[in-house]
Amino acid sequence: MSFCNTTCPYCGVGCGVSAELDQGNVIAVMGDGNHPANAGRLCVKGTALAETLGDEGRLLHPRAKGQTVSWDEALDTVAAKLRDTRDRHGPGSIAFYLSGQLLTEDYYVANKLMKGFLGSANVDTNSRLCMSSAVAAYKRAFGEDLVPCSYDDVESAELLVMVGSNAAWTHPVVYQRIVAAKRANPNKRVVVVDTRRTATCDAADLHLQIQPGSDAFLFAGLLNHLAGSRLLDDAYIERHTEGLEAALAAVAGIDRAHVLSATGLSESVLSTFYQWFGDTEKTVTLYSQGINQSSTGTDKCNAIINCHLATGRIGKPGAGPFSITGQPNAMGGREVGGLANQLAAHMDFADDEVDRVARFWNASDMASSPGLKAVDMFQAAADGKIRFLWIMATNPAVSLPDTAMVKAALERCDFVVVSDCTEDTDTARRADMVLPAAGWGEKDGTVTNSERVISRQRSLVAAAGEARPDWWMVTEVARRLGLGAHFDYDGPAAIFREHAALSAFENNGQRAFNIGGLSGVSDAEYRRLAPVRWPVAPGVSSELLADGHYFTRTGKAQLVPIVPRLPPAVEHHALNTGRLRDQWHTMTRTGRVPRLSRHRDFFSIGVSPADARAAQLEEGELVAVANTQGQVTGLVTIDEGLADGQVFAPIHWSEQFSSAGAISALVPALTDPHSGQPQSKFADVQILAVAVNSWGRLFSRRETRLQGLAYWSRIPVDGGFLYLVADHATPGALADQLKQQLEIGNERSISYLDAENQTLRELYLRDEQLQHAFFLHPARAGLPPQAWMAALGTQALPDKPHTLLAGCTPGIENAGALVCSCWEVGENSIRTAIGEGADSVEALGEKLRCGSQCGSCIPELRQMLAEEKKDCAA
Ligand SMILES: Nc1nc2c(c(=O)[nH]1)N[C@H]1C(S)=C(S)[C@@H](COP(=O)(O)OP(=O)(O)OC[C@H]3O[C@@H](n4cnc5c(=O)[nH]c(N)nc54)[C@H](O)[C@@H]3O)O[C@H]1N2
Ligand SMILES: Nc1nc2c(c(=O)[nH]1)N[C@H]1C(S)=C(S)[C@@H](COP(=O)(O)OP(=O)(O)OC[C@H]3O[C@@H](n4cnc5c(=O)[nH]c(N)nc54)[C@H](O)[C@@H]3O)O[C@H]1N2
Ligand code: SF4
Ligand SMILES: [Mo]
Repeated sequence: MSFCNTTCPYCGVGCGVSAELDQGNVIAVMGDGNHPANAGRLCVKGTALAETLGDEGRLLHPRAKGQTVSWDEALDTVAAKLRDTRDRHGPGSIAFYLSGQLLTEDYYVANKLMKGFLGSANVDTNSRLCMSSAVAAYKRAFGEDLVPCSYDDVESAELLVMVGSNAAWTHPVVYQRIVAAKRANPNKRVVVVDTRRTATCDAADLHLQIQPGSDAFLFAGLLNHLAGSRLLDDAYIERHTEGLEAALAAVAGIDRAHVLSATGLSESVLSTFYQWFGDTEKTVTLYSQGINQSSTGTDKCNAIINCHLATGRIGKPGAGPFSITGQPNAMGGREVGGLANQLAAHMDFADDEVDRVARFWNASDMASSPGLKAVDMFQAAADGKIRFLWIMATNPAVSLPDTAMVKAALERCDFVVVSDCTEDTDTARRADMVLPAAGWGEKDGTVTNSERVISRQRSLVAAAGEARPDWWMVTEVARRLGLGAHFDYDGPAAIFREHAALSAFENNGQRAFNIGGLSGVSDAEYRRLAPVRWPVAPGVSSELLADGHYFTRTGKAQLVPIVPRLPPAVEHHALNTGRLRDQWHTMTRTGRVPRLSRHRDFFSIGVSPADARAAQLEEGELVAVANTQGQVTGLVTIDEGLADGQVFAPIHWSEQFSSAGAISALVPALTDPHSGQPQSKFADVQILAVAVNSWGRLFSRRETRLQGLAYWSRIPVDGGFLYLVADHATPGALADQLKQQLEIGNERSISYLDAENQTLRELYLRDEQLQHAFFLHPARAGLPPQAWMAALGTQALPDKPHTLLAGCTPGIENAGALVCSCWEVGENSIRTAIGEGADSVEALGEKLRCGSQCGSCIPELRQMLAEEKKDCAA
């Protein structure tokens, strides 16, 4: 038995993980007590990491159009297609689409190959969809993309303003640090600005439930208010900034009345917020996708940054504008230049920068101007201009807006390469060549988290099948293009050293990103590298901006004049999209873990109570949201946290897991003019009730993409999969369809048909094992309990198998939705315990253990306690 430290591959908090290994297997993971990000804590996704390892669902061999090929054949083909396309159609016809889930070393070599040796800057990344507006705004204000805050600042701030962030679910460990800091300091205040009431509001002293897209009015009005109340820091402004006058002139017309009408807030809520902000020196504004994912996202970020610059609340402990990053290595991607409008190591495309990087790389064909940003890249492929596309570690057929356009692009492109660790993603199935990538626990390299801490992801186990690291694939292709001498690395340490050396090359204090101090690490030192915060260079302070020096031409920060704009008024309902607590993006990994699929099980769409009444929608029935781009059907979730007129859909589902496919199908490909980031949080949709003639629950050992049904959605359970289906066909006709799609053939069947009630139940057995079970009925209420169905995969077959047709077995408790995923405690057990007198989170923890590990479910526990109290009072 041994332990190895590594880093969690999910969110940008970047928690240190300590893995326990036994005979080449990871048998347990726990938080690394010495990591600065988490000091031993993990959230439920982190604690379930060991359950995502293994070969199931993995892509194990290179495949060309579905046929397994050798690595040599695969790499030869990729290199030949790349060379050929470039020769015939020019460097503008080739592109790489990368990901914040690559390691820095993977990112570095892909960027270097394209920009230094293939003459194109068509290298972009899914980070474009994530934090490119934050990057553009930092660059406008500071002259460089630098995040001036740390998690310590979030803790020590006396006022924390969380804007468009549901950190309780999306950055859970930082959120737990906030909750603990609040407990320790009763003067600390938290304000949440979100169009929804979310779990994050549990820690909030004030929730500003604003109208969608109205944030810039809030912060423009704040700047105006601060100036009018003489609350600006004149000395700081004078010494360290430029542009105040223009910034103030731009917001001069944004008075209270204006802000109130744009945001829909009440006077008292707005006044309280402005007063708290005005009064509190130690203020951090933490922002995320509710700000970035907007067609005016860059301006929104600068509206926030302006307020910090004008009050001098930056570069000091407990103060600053903090864009928290989403992916584990979004920051590393920014450092290597993984965005099409950056070159490398925080250098762009100015002549001297192109020249400097070209000399450092000894480049043979250097790109000299920016390439296409994600949405434009796929549009160019759809238009036939990009003909070779290599997609690494991202699933654009699900995550980019206007997925119909993306699919058309994948179709039209002459040659699409996808490297991924999972086999059957919506993108991989449209590729000409798929390459099996080493995933978390197998790959080896570095990542940088939201607070600029570089940590090691270490390889713990042998790669599945023939999977190889991404950097290896890129360098092997480079070698086949005759560029071997430039890509001759014997491992990630060698790549890291070169990346570190480039950051220091002719830097002379001009670029904040400098990790030159690490350019000489030996392989052994790299192996042991402890988490370290950049900059790391001799004579350079790691406290960025503490001296008030910025990286603009004049050395001063720039206030940017912001004229706030609202999104166009919606004709119907405003669609908001975002994340759930226990799932990661397109579910290629978390979607395989039964306990992570029980907090929110099947694809659902949230509507407000009043909208549900108006459209006569009942909880758990079907609803569709539709616009000119398409239609998506889900189960109704009535969500009291939603304002009327707004609907919410999670981003996690794809064609792989439900009939709905990706919600991004309905999101228009509308982008911010500065950053190119799409407006993924906002679309105009109609809501429509969907009537069906049958509902069904299926248990099956088989994982299938069902086709042609009004609705289906699938979760993994121990021993198989549970499907919920609904369709216009009658139960009998539906059963026939399902039998065909699940390829049920010579299994022994036992069935029960109640023709009058149209109840149909069928069991299929082979080798004394249950293979499939169908329970179909015209109404959803007529289906057996889910908990009972979910246990079918592990239960021994009863002596009289037909007894299963009853659809229940006494003694199996229906625990309800899994609220605490750590200890697997369900909603029904919690409600029972509350009924029996458990009247606090602590009491529930003592009785059921829920909420006592990662703490992510505490907001929900508290809400249930409040609901039960309300019920008692009523
Ligand atoms: N569990 C889980 N955690 C994750 C991820 C995951 O997939 N699952 N992904 C990671 C990644 S890559 C990212 S980028 C982060 C994202 O982390 P977050 O940004 O916190 O997550 P989202 O749910 O996308 O959106 C945040 C909030 O923005 C709100 N919002 C929508 N429109 C507006 C608006 O106009 N104004 C304001 N103020 N708010 C608005 C939404 O209601 C939502 O609550 O999460 C990371 N962490
Ligand atoms: N409507 C809407 N759309 C959104 C968002 C939203 O809020 N609303 N959020 C956007 C944001 S912030 C983000 S970050 C994106 C995320 O969207 P995606 O990046 O498309 O989502 P993932 O599921 O994380 O895709 C990562 C893929 O890489 C694979 N993978 C994992 N590790 C490795 C590896 O080491 N190597 C290789 N080669 N493959 C690997 C995984 O199996 C998976 O298929 O979605 C964006 N899209
Ligand atoms: S908070 Fe983020 S980095 Fe930490 S364990 Fe959870 S998902 Fe992983
Ligand atoms: Mo993201």
